Amino acid sequence: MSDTNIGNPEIVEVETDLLIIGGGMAACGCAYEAQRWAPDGMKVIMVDKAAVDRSGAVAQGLSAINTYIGDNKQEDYVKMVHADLMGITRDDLVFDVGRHVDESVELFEEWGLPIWKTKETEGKSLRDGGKPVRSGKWQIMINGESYKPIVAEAAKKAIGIENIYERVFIVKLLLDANDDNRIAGAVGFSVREDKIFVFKCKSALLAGGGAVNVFRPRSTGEGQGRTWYPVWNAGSTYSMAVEAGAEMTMMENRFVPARFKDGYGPVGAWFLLFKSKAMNAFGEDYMVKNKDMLKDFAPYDTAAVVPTCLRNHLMLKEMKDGFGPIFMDTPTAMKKLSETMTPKEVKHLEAEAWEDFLDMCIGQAAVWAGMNIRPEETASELMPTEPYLLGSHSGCCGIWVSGPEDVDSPAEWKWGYNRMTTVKGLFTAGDGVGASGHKFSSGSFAEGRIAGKNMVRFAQDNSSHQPAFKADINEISEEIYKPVRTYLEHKDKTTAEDINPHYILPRMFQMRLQKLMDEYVAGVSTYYQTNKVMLEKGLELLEMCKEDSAHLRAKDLHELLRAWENYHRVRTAEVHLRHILYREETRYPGFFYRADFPELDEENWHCFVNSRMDPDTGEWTMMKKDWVGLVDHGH
Ligand code: SFD
Ligand code: AMP
Repeated sequence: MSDTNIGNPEIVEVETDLLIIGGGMAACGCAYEAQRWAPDGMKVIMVDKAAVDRSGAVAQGLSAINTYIGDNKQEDYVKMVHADLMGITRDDLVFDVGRHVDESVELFEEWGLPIWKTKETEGKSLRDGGKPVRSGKWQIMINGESYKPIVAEAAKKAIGIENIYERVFIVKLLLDANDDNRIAGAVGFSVREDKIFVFKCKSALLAGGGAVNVFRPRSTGEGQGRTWYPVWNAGSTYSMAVEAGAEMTMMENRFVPARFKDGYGPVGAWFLLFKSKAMNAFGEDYMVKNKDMLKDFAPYDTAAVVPTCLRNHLMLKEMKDGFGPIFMDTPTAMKKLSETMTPKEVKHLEAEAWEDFLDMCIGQAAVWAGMNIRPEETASELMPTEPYLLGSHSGCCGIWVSGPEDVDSPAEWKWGYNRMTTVKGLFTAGDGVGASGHKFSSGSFAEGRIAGKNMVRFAQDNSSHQPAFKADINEISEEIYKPVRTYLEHKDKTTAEDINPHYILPRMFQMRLQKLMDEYVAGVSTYYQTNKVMLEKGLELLEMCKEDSAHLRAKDLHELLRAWENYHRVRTAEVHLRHILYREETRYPGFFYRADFPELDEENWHCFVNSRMDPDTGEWTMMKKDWVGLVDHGH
């Protein structure tokens, strides 16, 4: 086969009881816990598109664990998450993460993750009464460069490396021949060898993270490819759930983080640990200057911490009024902190300022070095990024799942096994679970554990069930390799093989998608604003994108990966757009604005928005679901 020696894939069939899709925090938690409960002979397999040691959002490491309850009250955690996400979260799911998360953090420490301790309890582990250094009420500081390899090692040890398939990209979930609302497996391809993998299972965890690169990014040219959330997260979780007919929830929600400009460095440690302030070009604190704008979004204006989207809202006002750029005033913060420090302590503080990024976002340290920025001398620009879709950080889009049975919640919230989707046997965790954010790394791992335990129970309760595929595997294999066939068939029809009327390159396709999402679906170029007409136009263009996805080309396995990632992005973009179109209010100012419905409408929209696409007909059903509070939120 001329330029490419792929095109004749071997089809490898693998049978397992439990199938874990993804190798990130939730997936590793699931592997660890499933193995603890699995009876002898029960098989658990994990499939990651990348290498588990350094895949997913924690790949570069982290400098804080953002969810550790410690001496706080569970109830306050539930209230904080609710308020930060503008009142529409599932208290049962949030409470469930809250009550289990600390145990996972203690395990991380046992496995070797260094957690900062207060001077008085230095040397003691959390389990032995060591007190973590808190940057905020919920966050604790770590030396986390090796966080992911540490967690990956535990997962590998639990299920055995022979049960881990790395560099295999899952393209589709497979439904059961005898019950078309039941999972029977998944199919994907190796990004290194000419092989298609077909996994048959009784139960599956869908934990491929969130969605990145759906919108045109701020970074272009030499910075292109740099994002805040990880590039592995290509919307696989949401798109595959949609195509399997799972009910989705709050897919209108998104996260637009304020980040250090160009390097996407996180701001949490600066705001919370270093007590830094952000200001406009003229040194004004926009949180003070614009505080009256919060009242428009009552009752969330009085939350103990101003909700993340509202902080953006106040920042954007300055940018729109022409008072940008926004600066993080690192010199003043460091000067204040060093007033009571010895010279040695000041040096240590300076090292920590760098280490915050070296531990989790090396690109930002590179930007500082390249631009001669010394944080103790030079303020750094902040910028709200392009939108990301996720359910584990300060966002809450995802799949609608059954919650814990022992919590006094509505019956419609616990129809099945904990963290099971509306598709029988299909579970999710981390970014996959909707209507409950602020889990972060630790909560995603804990939620993976919850799912893992329940997947074992499901597999045991259904031990006599023999999964069979509804779809024809040969047909699906052909479909997966179609971009390769397209390339081989048409590549010689032009002199420049990248310009060809018979196919579209995944890179070009991605740019087209990003441009339309940016321009019509509230990206950065409209200051995150959209309206009904723009959305309808966007949907029309998205439909064309979907049509053209049939002409994607792949000249090698790498491009095949890019082709299917972009297909997942388009599907994810569609569900995001449909939800924004359906919710006629502005619930998350600072994340996006419905310019035709600029106000928060508690009376009509204090509810979940759920959706389902019929996998056979492709028809969409959009629905409102009642919100119920399980603790006193004061409204
Ligand atoms: O500073 C397929 N996060 C932070 N969490 C914290 O606790 N503290 C912090 O300090 C955090 N910060 C932070 C964070 C993330 C990032 C990128 C930065 C900084 C720069 C958030 C957490 O990391 C995040 O919430 C969790 O990791 C989410 O867990 P999960 O399991 O839902 O997603 P994942 O870990 O990204 O894993 C996804 C996996 O899926 C694989 N995958 N495999 C097969 N087939 C497919 N089709 C697949 N698609 C994806 C991926 O390879 C990966 O293994 S700070 O900003 O606040
Ligand atoms: P970030 O670095 O922005 O991802 O945030 C890390 C953690 O700090 C998350 O728990 C955020 O909710 C929290 N955080 C970030 N900025 C602020 C702020 N200005 N005020 C309060 N909490 C914040």
